Amino acid sequence: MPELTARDFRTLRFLLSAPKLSALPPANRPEIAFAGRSNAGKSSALNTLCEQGNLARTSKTPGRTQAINFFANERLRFADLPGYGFARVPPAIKAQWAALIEGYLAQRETLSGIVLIMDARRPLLDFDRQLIAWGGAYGLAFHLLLTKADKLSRNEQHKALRTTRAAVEGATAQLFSATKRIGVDEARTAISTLLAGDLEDPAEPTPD
Ligand SMILES: Nc1nc2c(ncn2[C@@H]2O[C@H](COP(=O)(O)OP(=O)(O)OP(=O)(O)O)[C@@H](O)[C@H]2O)c(=O)[nH]1
Ligand SMILES: [Mg+2]
Repeated sequence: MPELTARDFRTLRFLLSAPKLSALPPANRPEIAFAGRSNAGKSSALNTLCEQGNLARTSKTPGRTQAINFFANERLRFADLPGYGFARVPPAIKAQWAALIEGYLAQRETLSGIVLIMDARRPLLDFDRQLIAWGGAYGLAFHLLLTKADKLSRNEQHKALRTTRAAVEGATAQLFSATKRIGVDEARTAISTLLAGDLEDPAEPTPD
């Protein structure tokens, strides 16, 4: 089974930003979607996993990105879904996000799985659970990333992981920290597992 290597993460580049379903790139590479609440730490997690400081833009203004941002190399794609749950966003915009996210989950044939990123101090809030329910209805596999683990004591970390695993059957879960680089190898392996069977062999390295 071809597995992801560190190179697969390092070579991902911004592809395009899709504000609506009709703007999605052609579904011709296996894809992993990164989802989570606004400010959960999605962009930071992506950047840490890909060893690229500025791949996904981290923002002090939650709720600004309403599009799906795609990162790609020749083998795979990552889709950074719009952050949800930002309280000050008008209901009409929230409904638009929900339609975009649900439409994407429902129709994306090349979607291999979802990495759901949650603040380890507040995992499994309302929309997190709704997303898991939606994804489950479309037969999608989830890996749960409890990020900002550096903000918790060891005891609190283990408690968060235990309760999350107990609450969500059938999904894998782990602790993560973008700033302290906790759980990077574990997350890469989990993403590789989500993609298992969908990846093509890497192209033969070209001689210099
Ligand atoms: N301590 C700590 N802070 C983090 C970590 N990951 C992200 N942050 C901080 O959390 C804030 C939000 O991070 P982002 O990565 O921009 O969050 P996001 O989920 O992409 O946010 P939206 O794009 O608005 O949905 C930033 O101030 C980050 O520096 C982490 O692992 N540890
Ligand atoms: Mg972001």
